[in-house]
Amino acid sequence: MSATQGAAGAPPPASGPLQLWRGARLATCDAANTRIQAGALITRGATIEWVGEEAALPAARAYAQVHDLRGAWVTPGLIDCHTHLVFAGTRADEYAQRLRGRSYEDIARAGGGILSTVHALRAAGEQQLFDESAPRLAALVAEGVTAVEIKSGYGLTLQDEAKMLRVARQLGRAFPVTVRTTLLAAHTLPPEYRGRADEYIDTIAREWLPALTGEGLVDAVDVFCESIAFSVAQAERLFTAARTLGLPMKMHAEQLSNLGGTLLATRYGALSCDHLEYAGAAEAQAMASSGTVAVLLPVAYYCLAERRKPPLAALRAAGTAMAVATDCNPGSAPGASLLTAMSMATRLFGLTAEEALAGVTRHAARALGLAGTHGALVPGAAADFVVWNVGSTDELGYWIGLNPRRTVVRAAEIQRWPERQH
Ligand code: DI6
Ligand code: FE
Repeated sequence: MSATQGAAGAPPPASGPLQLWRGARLATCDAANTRIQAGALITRGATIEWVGEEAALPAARAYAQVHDLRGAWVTPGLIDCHTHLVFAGTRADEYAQRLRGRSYEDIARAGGGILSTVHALRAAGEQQLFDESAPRLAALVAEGVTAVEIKSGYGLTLQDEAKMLRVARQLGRAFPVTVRTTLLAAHTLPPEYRGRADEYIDTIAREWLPALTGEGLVDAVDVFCESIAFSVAQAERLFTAARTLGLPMKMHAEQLSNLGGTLLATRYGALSCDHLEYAGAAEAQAMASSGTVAVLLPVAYYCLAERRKPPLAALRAAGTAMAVATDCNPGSAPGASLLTAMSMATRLFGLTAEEALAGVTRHAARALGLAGTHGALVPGAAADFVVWNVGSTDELGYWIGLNPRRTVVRAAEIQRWPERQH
């Protein structure tokens, strides 16, 4: 790769100490998937200033620090672009029921499922919620995750949704990770609105969304579009409100059936459609045309023992960007390992190792509206990267239950384990 410096439309030059990171094998995860065997990075303050062959480094400069990475592979910080990691309690009892053959939908229709977590979350104070959620975020961060999306959706009152989102923001201050929050008040119908789903959606659209956005708690809006949740028409009412506020949109779409949610979301230019087991060629094409990322969630597929897989061939043929995320939640995806999600995305869904890596870096950044600043080692991006103890990047998503992370660098600062995390 030829060295690139700055770019048209790049953010203003960063300030702060200049550091050189040399002796790196770079998987830049840029659009061309550039690999550099003898590479180097220059960071200024918290930003990457220069990336290229070490042999092409600009003439010696006054570096505050020089780090020799001794030939290790370096990737951008990983991005988990779909989680519900703020919650209280567990649903291990429901998992045990599912092992005996009861379906996820059955449990949900009987008042369990998401609603059991809603009861637990409403009863939990903010500190308890933080304490229960922190180990999940710590597990992700330990694997090299430097940006994470956290959804609300277990409060389902204005106060309890706000509580979840505040805890998400607080986690972002306590851990070396960028947190993007998503309002998922339209996750399921709360009991107090039984029989009044349209009214519930209108309350979110007219009252909660503007109020929570005004408090700086919302980066995007999501809706679970499904027969056990909300219809396409209801999702559209929410999206109209989001558009008015200038908020980006996401959708839990075609997870358990095909309702047509993806086609609506793409008409609204949604950042992502997530799950997609019941999507087909029309959805893949629509996502490619609107630049909507297909977020694949293989841990939920695995834990729900789903049979139907996302339409990988159609997504590839259409050229749809595919991301991979944990979906960390107590019901369908009780786990906090993005590397395991990569393994499942390759083995269960058939992604290549390269697709899985792009899915937790460049494409995941796009799914969060962070393209250009995250998910690739390019000038102008955040200096968030991971140094790995691997012989090749094929080892990411290969090991199961083994973490080959050597060092995480966030905002150009080396993170120390375990002292910083607990
Ligand atoms: N789909 C999912 O897989 C999660 N939410 C959603 O809309 C599950 C959330 C849960 O069961 O608690
Ligand atoms: Fe989800």
